[in-house]
Amino acid sequence: MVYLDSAASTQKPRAVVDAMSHFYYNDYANIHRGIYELSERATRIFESAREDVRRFINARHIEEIIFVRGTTEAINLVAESYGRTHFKTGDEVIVSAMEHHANIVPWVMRDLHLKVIPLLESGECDQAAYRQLFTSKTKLVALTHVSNVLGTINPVREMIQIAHAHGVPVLVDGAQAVPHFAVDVAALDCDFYAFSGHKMYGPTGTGVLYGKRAHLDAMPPYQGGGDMIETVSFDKVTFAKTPNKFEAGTPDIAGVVGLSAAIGYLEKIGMSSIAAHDAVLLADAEKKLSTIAGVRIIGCATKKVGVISFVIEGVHPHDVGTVLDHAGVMVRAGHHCAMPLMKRLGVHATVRASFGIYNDIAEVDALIAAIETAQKMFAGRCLHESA
Ligand code: 7TS
Repeated sequence: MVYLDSAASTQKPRAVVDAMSHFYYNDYANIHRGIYELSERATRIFESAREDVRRFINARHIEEIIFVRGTTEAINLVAESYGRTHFKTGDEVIVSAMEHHANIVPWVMRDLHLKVIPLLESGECDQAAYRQLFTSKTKLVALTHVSNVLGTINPVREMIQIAHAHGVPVLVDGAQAVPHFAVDVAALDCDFYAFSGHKMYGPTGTGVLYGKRAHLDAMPPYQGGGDMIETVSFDKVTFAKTPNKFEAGTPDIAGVVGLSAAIGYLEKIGMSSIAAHDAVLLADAEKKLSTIAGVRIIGCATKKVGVISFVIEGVHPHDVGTVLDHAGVMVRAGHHCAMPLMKRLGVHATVRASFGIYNDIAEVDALIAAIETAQKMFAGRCLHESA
C-alpha cells in the first residue's frame, strides 16, 4: 500500500488511536457538568488538550482556541458569527484564486462579493494585484496558507500586514499548513486561523478555530444549546464566556483527546524534521516526474509543501487514478474541491499526490513506475473524455 493522499486525510499513528481507546476505557464521562470525579477528570483531560493546541500554534491565550468539527466548520463559524455583526449584503471579501470550496462557499452564502487575487503562472498569488483589491467595502481577507492542489505556501505574514494596513482583518485557512510545518499565529498576527485534526494525524470530527480574543469576545454565539450559556429563561438567555460560548452541546471529547495525542506525536518528531522530510520527498518527486515525457506538473511556486498536482497528456486523471490504484498507489484525481482554480488552470481535473510523515523515496518510485504503466496502457486511447 502506497498512500499518497494525505492532503485529503492522514493515516493515524498508534499513539492517537491508543490515546482515544485509553480515554474511553479509563477516563470517559461527559465534561463541564459532572460533580463526580470521573467527569472532572474527563474535563481536565479535555481542557489540557486546549492548552496543547494553544502551545502548538503559539496562541497567546487558551480562550482563543475553539474546538470545532474541522476547517469547514471553523470558517462557517466566522462567516455566521463574525458576519452577523460585521457584514452586510454587497460587502467584499478578498480570497485567492486557489481557495478550497470551504473558503469560498460560506462567504457566497452570506451574499458577500468575492474579490479574487489572481494567480501567476507559477501558481503564486499576484501580490501587486492583491494590493489593488482593497476598497471601502472590504470587510475581510480569507486566504489559504497552503494550496491543497498546487502545494503553494502563500506569504501570509506579508499579506496580513498589507490587509491590516487597510484596517481589514484576515482569516487564514491552515488545513494544509499545520501538518507540514510549524505555525505561529502570534507571529503571523492573523485574526482567525482554521485547521482540521484529521489532516494532521488526528481523528476526524475534530478541528480548531483560533481567533484573537478581542474578536471572539465581541462575537455572538454560533449555535445555541447546552454548555454555552450562563442563565436561561423562556424569554432571555445569557451566554457563557469565550471559548465555551462557541461550543454548544457535547463536543467530540475523545476526538479532542486524539487531537492532543497527534500534537504530542508531531512535537516529538519535531515540525522542522517533518518539513525537511516533506521537502526531500517533494524535490525527489518533482525531479522524477519532470523527466517523464507527457507529464505536466501544475504549480511551481518557490515555496511548496509535499503536494504535487499533474496531468498526463492523453490520459484522463480519473483513469490515471484507477491504474495507480491497481498498482497499490493511492492518489486523488478530480477537482479537489477547487473548481474555480481548475477553471483558472484550464483543466477539468488533475492527479494529486500528497505526502505525509510515513512516506519515503521508495514510494515516490512506486508512483513513478505506476505512471509509466498508465502511460503505456493508455497510449493512443482514453477511457474518459479527455480533460
Ligand atoms: N481548506 C483546505 C485548504 C483544504 O484542503 C480542505 C480539505 C478544507 C479546507 C476542508 O477541510 P475539512 O476537514 O473541513 O473537510 N481538503 C481536501 C482535499 O484536498 N482532499 O480532500 C479534502
